[in-house]
Amino acid sequence: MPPPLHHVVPMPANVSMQSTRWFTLPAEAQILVEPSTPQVVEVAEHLAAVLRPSTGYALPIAAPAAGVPRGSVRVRLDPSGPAAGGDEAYTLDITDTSVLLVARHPSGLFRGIQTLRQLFPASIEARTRERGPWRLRLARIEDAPRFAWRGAMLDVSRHFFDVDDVKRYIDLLAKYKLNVLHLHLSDDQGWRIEIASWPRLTEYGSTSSVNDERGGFYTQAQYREIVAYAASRYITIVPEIDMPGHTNAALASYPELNCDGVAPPLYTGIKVGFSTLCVDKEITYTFVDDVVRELAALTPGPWIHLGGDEVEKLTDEQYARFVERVQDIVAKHGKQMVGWEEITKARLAPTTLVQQWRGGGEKATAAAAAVAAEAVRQGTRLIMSPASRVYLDMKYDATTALGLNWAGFVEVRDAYDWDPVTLYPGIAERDVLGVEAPLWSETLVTIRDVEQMAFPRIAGVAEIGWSPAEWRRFDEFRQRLALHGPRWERLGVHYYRSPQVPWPREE
Ligand code: IFG
Repeated sequence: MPPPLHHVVPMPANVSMQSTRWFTLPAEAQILVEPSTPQVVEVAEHLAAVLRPSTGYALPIAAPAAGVPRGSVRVRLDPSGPAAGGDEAYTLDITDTSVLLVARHPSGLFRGIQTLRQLFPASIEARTRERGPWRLRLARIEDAPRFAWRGAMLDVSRHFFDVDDVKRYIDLLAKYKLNVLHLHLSDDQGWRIEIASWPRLTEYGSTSSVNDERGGFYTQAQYREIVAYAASRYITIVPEIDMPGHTNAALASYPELNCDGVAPPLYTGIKVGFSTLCVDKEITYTFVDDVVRELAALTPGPWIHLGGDEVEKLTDEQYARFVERVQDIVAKHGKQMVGWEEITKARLAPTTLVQQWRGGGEKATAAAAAVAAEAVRQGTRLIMSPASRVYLDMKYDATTALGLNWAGFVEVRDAYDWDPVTLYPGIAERDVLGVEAPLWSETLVTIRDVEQMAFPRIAGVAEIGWSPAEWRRFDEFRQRLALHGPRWERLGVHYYRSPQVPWPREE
């Protein structure tokens, strides 16, 4: 793989031509949409929203008239377009006279837009007028993702993050071609999504948070707003209601959900494992059915995550029966279940996804490898989230103020230098649906805290999810990553200047 002339992250699968010659975007440039259907226009609008403020160009979006004016940027949806690589595949041709982006599906066009924006200088990301020239090296890129699930998880339970915070995170994830945002909507410390049939979950269960620092909840209208914002960026929202453990907020809201009929107080600490729904009461399954029904109606994506982690109050038998019952409830409402790795104790449907999270250190922990093998044996597929690699709430090193370190320190290299298929023995490419970087918020209060822990590490996880495995090398990656620092400066991203990355001096 020749060293790239560009610094695109994730690295495209195939850069078949690069040149030291340039295409220069002219002030009179147009963005041509072919065809000018709403979906293609919307993708063009996303591109225009990046280019217009910094260039100051009008960049009208138009259907092509006769001929292609010099300097045009063409966004073409072509059902006979790039075949291999699924919906998100695209090709990008930058010549002396024009730029041509082609994909079979609008999501491919949107992913291609992210590559195109990264080929412009960092100043393109500014929201105020910057000097040009606005040049692109000539290139032909044929690109498609390796994994179908390239995700981030945001824990909005330990501390609540409002709609604008979540939209900000979605915008940053979209820049790196991530396509799943898993929202951890409930836990011991707070219930964050309005459920009309169980109103006290938010009337009361949303008022707490870790240290009582930041409670709150999404109304169903606000949740729909988040889903729509993500969908416009071809990001699927995967809601998680954690159960049977991590349920103190629900148990505190409804005494009848507790085996002894007594509601515990709200919880503002950071212990785990002490709570469980009462798996022997039928009302528990009415509760789960109501919650899943309402959540499914709000969630266009195929998946609902029902957690399943860190249950210390049930026997394996009780736990397995519970998981099997709620798995049926999810299916009844037309969705597929996702669960943390412990759900492999139960009999799983082949469509169920197992999120592997424990271990991942230098030597594959036997327990984690066994869970992964069991998921494969049951015919399910894995989402790889090994804590010692991609838990972004892990401190970078001993000097990191935010975060935890129970899974060890995770620097940029730790988060990048591993592969989801080869981490554990006995796993094949087809067993892995993808990779996801969870960000737990016990110690995070603001979106700036989120950015500090997510960037730069999540850019590396995005590359693991998107780019071919064979030539990924940290020493090459960190050179490209370094050039994203100035882009994050212009976007106001509060990123961590890891000593492992050769950040450029200020431009
Ligand atoms: N484990 C818990 C999370 C969170 C995390 C913090 C999972 C699946 C430790 N469960 O990770 O709720 O507390 O790093």
